[in-house]
Amino acid sequence: MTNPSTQSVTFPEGFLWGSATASYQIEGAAREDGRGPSIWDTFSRTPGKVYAGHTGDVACDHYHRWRDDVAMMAELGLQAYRFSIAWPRIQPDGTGPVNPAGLDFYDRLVDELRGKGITPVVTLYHWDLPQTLEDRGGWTSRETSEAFAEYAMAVHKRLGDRVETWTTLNEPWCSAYLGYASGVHAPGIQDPESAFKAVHHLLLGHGLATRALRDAGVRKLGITLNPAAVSPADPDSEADVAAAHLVDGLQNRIFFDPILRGSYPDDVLAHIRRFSDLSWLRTGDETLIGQPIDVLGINYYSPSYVRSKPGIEGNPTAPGTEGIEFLPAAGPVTDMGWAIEPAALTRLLERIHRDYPGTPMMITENGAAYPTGPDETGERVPDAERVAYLDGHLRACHDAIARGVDLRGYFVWSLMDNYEWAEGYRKRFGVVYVDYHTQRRIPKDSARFYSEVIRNNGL
Ligand code: PNW
Repeated sequence: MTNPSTQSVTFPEGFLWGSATASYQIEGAAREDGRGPSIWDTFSRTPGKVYAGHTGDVACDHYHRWRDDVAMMAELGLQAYRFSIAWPRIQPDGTGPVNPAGLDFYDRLVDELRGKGITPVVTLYHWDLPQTLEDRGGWTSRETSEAFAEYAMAVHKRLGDRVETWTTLNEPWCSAYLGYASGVHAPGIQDPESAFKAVHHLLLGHGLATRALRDAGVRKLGITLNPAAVSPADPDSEADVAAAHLVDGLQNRIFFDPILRGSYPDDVLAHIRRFSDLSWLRTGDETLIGQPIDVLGINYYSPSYVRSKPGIEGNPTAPGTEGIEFLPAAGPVTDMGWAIEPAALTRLLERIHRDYPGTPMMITENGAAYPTGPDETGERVPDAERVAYLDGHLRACHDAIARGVDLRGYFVWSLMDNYEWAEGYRKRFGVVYVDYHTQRRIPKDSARFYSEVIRNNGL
């Protein structure tokens, strides 16, 4: 049963409250201090790929405003900040010499955060692959997995004395399927076999980096996934249930099983054989991928419902789903058109807890896009819908904890409005408003709401 929204709930002691961002989405300074080009620079500068031709060249100018941004986080009472490192700042060509000026930026950021009592939570890869590596095959190539581990160690060498919590990848599903199957994200390739190769080499990169980071003494390590909260449209229809099982395999178990059980599921491998001979899957890979992790990051926004519909074309994002229809949202949606259903988050967390017992989890992203800007005073940004979204999903997290799920923290997406990938700046996910003309930040009502949640460790 979901808590009625008036009942007060308290989270376990030590529950970690934070907010999240990603390098390309906020930093800007795309050509500064020796940063090399990434696949997102190339993609966003290619006409027709991103809404209105928006790029991350300036974004929130966080590269120059980091000190003020950290001060703002402290004022909001954040306990932790999840951010990502731009690989092309560290190794402009993806491999080889390290660019000290790139490391200096994150060094300063980490010190500032710690000075304000905010725990830095580092994501090593949030989609900005150095272009040079893409030119050599990107994630379809095993070389990229190896390069990733080398890069991870270069970052750890500089920050490892002050950063405790490390996340290898953010949402490899997006990197693989949006990047190489539907092509709506960088590098914009549309080839099912490439997408499955990318899944594997992303996971292998996670495994190689995990081994190296462990050897270097990292004790809090994980990966962030965006599992589909997928259900059959009609739970009494065998065909719908089978459709949901297949989608769950292609989007969820293809990641969960190798990471948490050390092997790909047989039914998923059989499915992929329709597109590829699997020659890229080598002995020992799954063991590497299946090394223990300490925390599984979960990004959740929206549920999906599927139905068997023989004859319907496949969804380009999900190769092999011919004959399966993804239902349009039935109820209220956010500005992304994504359905709102907090109870689906509770179900998803319970399912992971049941099928992969003993997995500590954190919500590393959850939030909603709504277009509101400042009211007539220019000082206040009312966003009651976002407050309601967060309230509902925080209660859903609490429900999961009450049912035994080991959930240890929550990071709202996002700290501030930012570059929403193929949607450019037109979708606003921040709890803080950003005026892109002046770069002024204004905390929205949802930021005040979230501050209160943190202060009370509950709502
Ligand atoms: C995640 N989809 O992206 C990312 O981790 C963030 O960088 C992003 O800003 C946030 O969610 C909001 O979109 C996703 O199409 C992008 O299913 C697209 C999808 C899912 C997640």
